[in-house]
Amino acid sequence: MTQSASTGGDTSGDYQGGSRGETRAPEPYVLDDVQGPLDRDELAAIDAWWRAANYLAVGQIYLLDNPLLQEPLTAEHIKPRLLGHFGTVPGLNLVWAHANRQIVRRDLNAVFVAGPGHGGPGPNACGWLEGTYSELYSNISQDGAGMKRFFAQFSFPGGVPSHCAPETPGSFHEGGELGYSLLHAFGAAFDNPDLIVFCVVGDGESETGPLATSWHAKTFLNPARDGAVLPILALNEYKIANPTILARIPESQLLELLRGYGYEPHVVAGNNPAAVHQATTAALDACLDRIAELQRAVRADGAAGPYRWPMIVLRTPKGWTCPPVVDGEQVEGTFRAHQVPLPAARTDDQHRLVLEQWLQSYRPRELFDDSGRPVRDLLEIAPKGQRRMSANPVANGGADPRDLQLPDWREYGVEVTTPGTTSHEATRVLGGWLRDVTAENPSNFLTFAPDELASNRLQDILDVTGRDWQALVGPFDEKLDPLGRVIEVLSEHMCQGLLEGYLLTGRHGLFTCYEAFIHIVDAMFNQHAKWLEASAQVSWRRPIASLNYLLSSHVWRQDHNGFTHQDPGFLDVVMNKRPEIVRVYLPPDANTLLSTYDHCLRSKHYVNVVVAGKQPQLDWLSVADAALHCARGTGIWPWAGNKDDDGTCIARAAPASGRGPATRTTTGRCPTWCWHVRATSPRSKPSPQPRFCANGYPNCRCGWSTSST
Ligand SMILES: Cc1ncc(C[n+]2csc(CCOP(=O)(O)OP(=O)(O)O)c2C)c(N)n1
Ligand SMILES: [Mg+2]
Repeated sequence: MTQSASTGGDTSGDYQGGSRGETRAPEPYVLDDVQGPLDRDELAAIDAWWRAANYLAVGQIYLLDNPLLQEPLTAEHIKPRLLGHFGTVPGLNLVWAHANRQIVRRDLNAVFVAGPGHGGPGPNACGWLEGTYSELYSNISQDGAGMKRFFAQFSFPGGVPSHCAPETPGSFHEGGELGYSLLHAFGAAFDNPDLIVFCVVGDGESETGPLATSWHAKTFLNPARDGAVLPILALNEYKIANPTILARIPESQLLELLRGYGYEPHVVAGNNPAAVHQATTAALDACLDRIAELQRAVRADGAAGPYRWPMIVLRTPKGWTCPPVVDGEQVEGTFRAHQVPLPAARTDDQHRLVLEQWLQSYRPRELFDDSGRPVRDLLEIAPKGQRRMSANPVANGGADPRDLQLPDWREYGVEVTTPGTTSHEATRVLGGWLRDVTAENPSNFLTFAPDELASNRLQDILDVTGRDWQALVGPFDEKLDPLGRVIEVLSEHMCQGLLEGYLLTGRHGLFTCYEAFIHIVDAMFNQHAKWLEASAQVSWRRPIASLNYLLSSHVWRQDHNGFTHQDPGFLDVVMNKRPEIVRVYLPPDANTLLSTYDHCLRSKHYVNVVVAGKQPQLDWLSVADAALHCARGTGIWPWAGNKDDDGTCIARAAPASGRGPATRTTTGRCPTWCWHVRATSPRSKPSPQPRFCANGYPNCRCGWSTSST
């Protein structure tokens, strides 16, 4: 038998071929009469929505054609290469369906974060059922013809990724690299007092460092100023090939752990759909009532923290509703359901027959009419307009994105009459300006630091705000503030992830960090830059504010800390990205830093990396000269060189190729001039080799061209 399921990426082990034993279809589906908060009609309706979403997810993974099973499945109806992750999908769809019911009943403004975002077929299916998919992609109509294209395009050349991605309606969370769901959720909730974020957290994802520390994000969530996050731990007990740790500790210990973090967990467990629907409804009712009560107590009565937020532990089988046994091995409820439960559906008749029975088990005839349109009951129970989580503008650059009010940086500059005669701590000067940026933008600008705000000399910000804090306050603690606009937490992952969530939902901010330790978030930077790059290609995605780093305590000035604290290598990582997305700035003094940061906070859809000194350093440029220099992007500093000399060209910044060190000295037939390039970007578009260097010297070997920007 030919192997037809994917064997790369985050997949289960290679498929070795079947026929080693039984392959069994799911039992005919029965919705039991289980008592609970849902009456029989509501129970049937929510279950139908869940079945429809599951059907549409299976269709995306397997089908090229015959989307409504109007004829028996043949090999030609099946994709030649089967990709996707079914295991997590039923949990995602269950939460989406139940969140919808709450949105309608409570008129919630809600968004959805899929931590196990590899389950892209789930949120895709929900977006199609809600009609958003067809609104955004006119070729994917909400009928049989659209369904066929919807299925075919999934994880297919020219189509959409198998993970949640910028192409996914309602997603602001890339599902590829695990660990950031809660951080993005909390970042979205900051300064969004009406928002509720339903955040599904994978139990495997929970083992990652970033997720494990993310539970602390509630320390920065103020129930009056901010919205709410409802974490739903998807405890399906497995990751790709192993059980998860949280599933294999006694449940009492798991609940102690979550309570210890300050949450009140509500457990929903089982594999009987009717019972789980009733329990999920009860749990969501309890959690959302509790959130409303907490917000009321703080907003009306000023109740103080620490706050205990509700959450849900959802223990349902991985791959719930899929074929229980494939080739003699248990699949449903095990790690084997992680990806494609029937890997040989195209080539193996038995797999294909079971696939058809599996699809039929959702009873598509009840869910879609003859034209393939969802039946009226399904359309009616979904939220409408922007209340649909797939259409909420919060997830597409924010409901009300506003530019920052920026004070004129020139008024914060230092006086420089003669270059190189006075000294300032550049970041301290910037801090004065950022103080007023913070004051003038009280609800859409945040500063993040891993306990390094003051160390990086930005403490003037604390003149107008405090450090956000919703926990206890000790007698010697300083500048803690439940409404603080600075978030200091000793986790670079948290700073990065919270800021990303804040930016992705339409706000602004900066992250200041020691240069050497920013490497901790290399991978997160990488993924965010990819999101920016990919989302720029999606026509309906709006640009978002740039992610701004201020890296100080930089390599050359870490002599007191030594080798461990010296590393300029983050720039190497950054310079591998496309020039449309990243910018690196190396401002040499206080005034150029001010001008640079003013530019960065105005810019959109970039990652701006600014490396600047915090130690006293000579001032080179006056405010006017800095403005000119930064506007031009490069400049010759005649006072720092000897124009008539035939010697050395000294430049600070990487050359346009992006491969050189920050400071480069090169000899050529270029006189000794000192000049500075304000910003560099990597891999600029190919352009003819310059025949003149920046100084205008023909055939100079210094390697610098005026095309550096
Ligand atoms: C940081 C990171 N490491 C590894 C992977 C590969 N990977 C993809 S899915 C997965 C298992 C996820 O398990 P879980 O979070 O429990 O999700 P679910 O069981 O709901 O599929 C792994 C390890 C990844 N995507 N990201
Ligand atoms: Mg899992």
